Amino acid sequence: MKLNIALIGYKFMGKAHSFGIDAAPFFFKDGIEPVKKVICGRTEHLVKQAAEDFGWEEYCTDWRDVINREDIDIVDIATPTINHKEIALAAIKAGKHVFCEKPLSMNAQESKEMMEEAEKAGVINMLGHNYRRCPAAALAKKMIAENKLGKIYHVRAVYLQDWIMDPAFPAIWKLNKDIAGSGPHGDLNAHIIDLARFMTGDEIDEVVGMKETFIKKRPSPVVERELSSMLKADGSNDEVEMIDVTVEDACSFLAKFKSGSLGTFEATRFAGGRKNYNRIEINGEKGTLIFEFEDMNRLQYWNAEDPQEVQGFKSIMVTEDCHPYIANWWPPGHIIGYENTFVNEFADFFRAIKENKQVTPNFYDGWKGNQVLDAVLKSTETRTWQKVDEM
Ligand code: SOE
Repeated sequence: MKLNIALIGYKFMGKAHSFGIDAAPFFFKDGIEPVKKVICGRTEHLVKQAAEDFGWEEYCTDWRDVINREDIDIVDIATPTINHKEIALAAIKAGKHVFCEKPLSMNAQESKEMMEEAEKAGVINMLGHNYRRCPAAALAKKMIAENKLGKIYHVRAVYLQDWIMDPAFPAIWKLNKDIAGSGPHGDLNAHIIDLARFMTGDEIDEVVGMKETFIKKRPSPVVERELSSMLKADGSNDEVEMIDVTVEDACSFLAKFKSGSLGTFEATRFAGGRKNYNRIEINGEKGTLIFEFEDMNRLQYWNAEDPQEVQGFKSIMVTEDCHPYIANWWPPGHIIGYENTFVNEFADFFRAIKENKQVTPNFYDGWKGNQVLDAVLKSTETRTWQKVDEM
């Protein structure tokens, strides 16, 4: 089965998706032949280079030129968040299957419309929460579903980075509310909210949050980083235009789940030394599970039912054929990495299209995630608890 793909976006996620698309049929023999037909981006010389670098047959500078092509089966959206809804709705209207990077859209209202239109059109739709496809994260879900932890008391998740602590780092699109929707909240809390929903099967009922922007003005994005020597310690300088940062640098929130579990979530780009530290700990009456992406091939498990003399956290090496996805990869102990999660994602997406069976996470999950994101942001304005279902 041949699947022709149009990819909209060509930077970090464009590269990751191109790899996942290419490697999926190599590791997952489902009789599917994905074809990297056309990659789209606004800057011609850059998207042309990306087409060459990532092996796309064609390139274009306007996604509207490809969205209705008869020879396109899938539209893959890897653009800044502001463009997700318009592209997805156009692709759905054209009857294309849609893969969209996270967060699904700028807010819950947009995501609900995208979900409803995708369901009406009957197209397969998937949301790019790749960390679900870390075998250890999928094993955690399986163990919780098998009641290995019993009643869940706590979900404790952090997603910590440090890439914009330098005041000279320019106010790129991820720091612009009008383009990204929010900062690490929509970029990183989105992931750990999704992991919490995925692993526990629970929904968040209400939240209360706080956020802060530590560096409020930064050089305009047109300033090359090489010019940072012109900038003073606080990032200011007479010749360089300084513009307002319009998103948070950090956002934390408390959550009450519908089951009664309590949650704490923290996302920041100012945790010095933490590069991509995505960690979730789930405490239940019968045990605890800890997934840490930076050690993604292991799952920490404490079992309350172990005899007291041998109780303690054990480190499950999630590289056995019996573990999620591993049978398609390597023999035991031959670990996998970040890029493999995209291969697992696209293999599941392509199989869902072939079998015409909806895959998760999809636009419904994106809507639920955006509801939580919106409730937290509203809470930071009202300084009160907010009900997620009211977003
Ligand atoms: C942010 O730097 C980022 O690229 C996120 O946008 C991705 O979703 C995450 O997987 C890695 O970090």
